[in-house]
Amino acid sequence: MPAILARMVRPKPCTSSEIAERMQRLPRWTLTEGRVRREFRFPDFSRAFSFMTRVALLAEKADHHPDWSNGYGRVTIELSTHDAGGLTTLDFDLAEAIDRLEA
Ligand code: H2B
Repeated sequence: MPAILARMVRPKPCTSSEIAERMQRLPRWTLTEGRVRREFRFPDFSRAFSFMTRVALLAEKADHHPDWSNGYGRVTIELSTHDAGGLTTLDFDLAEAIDRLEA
């Protein structure tokens, strides 16, 4: 979705059954404190940062941005929708798009 439309369409928080259903498609992500989280490992900093730049482009396109941290060969991503105060389809769609970067 173009960023201008993404800014206009603001989904409501998912229900717990919607969250359970979407989590089934994200076996490498964990649900903690109202966020979805995954840690990625890389052989070196250059590859970790390269991955981050690709995630950043996805995030800008969706107008939906990760909370994340990075070490030498590690990127930890946490997703939630600040505007909605919870998890929305935006978080699950971005998590699935990030997983597809690895495919
Ligand atoms: N990212 C995340 N993770 N949650 C949000 O609520 C959010 C965002 N809101 N990116 C967007 C930007 C909003 O602040 C802008 C104005 O569209």
